[in-house]
Amino acid sequence: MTATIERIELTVFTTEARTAVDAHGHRHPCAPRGVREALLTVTDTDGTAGRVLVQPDHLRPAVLDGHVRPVLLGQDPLDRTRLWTSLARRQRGAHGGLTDRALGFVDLALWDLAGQRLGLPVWKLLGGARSEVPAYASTMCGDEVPGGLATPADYADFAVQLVERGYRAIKLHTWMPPVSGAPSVALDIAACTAVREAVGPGVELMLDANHWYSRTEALRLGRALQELDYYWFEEPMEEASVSSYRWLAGQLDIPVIGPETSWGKNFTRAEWITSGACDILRTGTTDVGGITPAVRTLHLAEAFGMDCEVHGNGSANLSLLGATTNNRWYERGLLHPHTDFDAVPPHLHAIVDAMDEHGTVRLPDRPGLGDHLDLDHIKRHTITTD
Ligand code: LLH
Ligand code: MG
Repeated sequence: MTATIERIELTVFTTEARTAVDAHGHRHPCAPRGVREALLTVTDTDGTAGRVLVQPDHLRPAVLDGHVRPVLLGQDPLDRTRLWTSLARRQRGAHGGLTDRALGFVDLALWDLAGQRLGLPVWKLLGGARSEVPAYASTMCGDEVPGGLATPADYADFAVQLVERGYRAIKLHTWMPPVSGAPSVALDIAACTAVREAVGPGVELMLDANHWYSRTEALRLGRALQELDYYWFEEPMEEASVSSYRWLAGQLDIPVIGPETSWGKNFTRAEWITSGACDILRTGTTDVGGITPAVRTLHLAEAFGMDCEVHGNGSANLSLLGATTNNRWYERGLLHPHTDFDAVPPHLHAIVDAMDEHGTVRLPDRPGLGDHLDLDHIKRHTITTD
């Protein structure tokens, strides 16, 4: 008899973090501190469990009770497309409660469950394309921290360290509010110039600038990046304005990449392609509602002869890269001179994206998404289970 979904639990637990998000949503280093994280577990009648780490605020008990449990309980967990579609259709009447992020977490748990059931990594289930992928170093945004990322020289020093660590590609996130004086096209150009001079021509460089520049500011910055031989130009303007991106991409030789944060899943990304708003497409499991729509986005881009670079780190995004070929890098970060990205947090036995000295990350051999969760730690530090 086919096993069906029997239980859906959200376990909130405490762990330690060394980064924090500012008022504008940008991540920065901080002193070690206790934080709450959560684990979503979907269990079937055979006892097979799919698990994914989630941010507690992004999957509320009301969404679990109102949408996730009614759609999933009693269903075949391998029917991911049917379950994802049912949840995605509910979003129309859910008035923002059932977000793409929440939908994505549920989709990831189902993919993990499928991998656990079959004893295969998710990237193999998706159709394995490569067992290792080069990473690019994605820096945190600029700040005002001494010895941090406060000046163009700080970026240059950090870039040299990143190349020494093995990275062959680096993406800068420059200064954004609430940092005083930010944003500044002149400062962005100074940082990009300092980094190019520090690492030389053999390292690929990208820029993810302030997301609210005007068209003319973005054009000025993009022209400077072309001169510096940068590889792509990311999110310099409000992504809801597709015509602004078409205007920008039409005038620059440097590839414009996007959209990263735009609402509308793979459907919006199709519009960006046909509008000529980008030269490289962008997707990510937290941006478009899970692995299921992210894979569609990647294949869509491929059919238009376009690369589609994956936004964000983590096992699910890594799985996408193991299953596709029309992209170049895994986004490893966010990195900063004052944080150790390789440190293992207390709720994991190991990080999923360890990188060798050549800048390469191996796809995980473990079944499912490949996260090496310390379930004992999570049990000992559980605050609530919904
Ligand atoms: O603001 C930040 O901290 C970054 O922009 C972050 O959103 C990052 O995920 C990103 O844009 N990467 O490409
Ligand atoms: Mg970005």
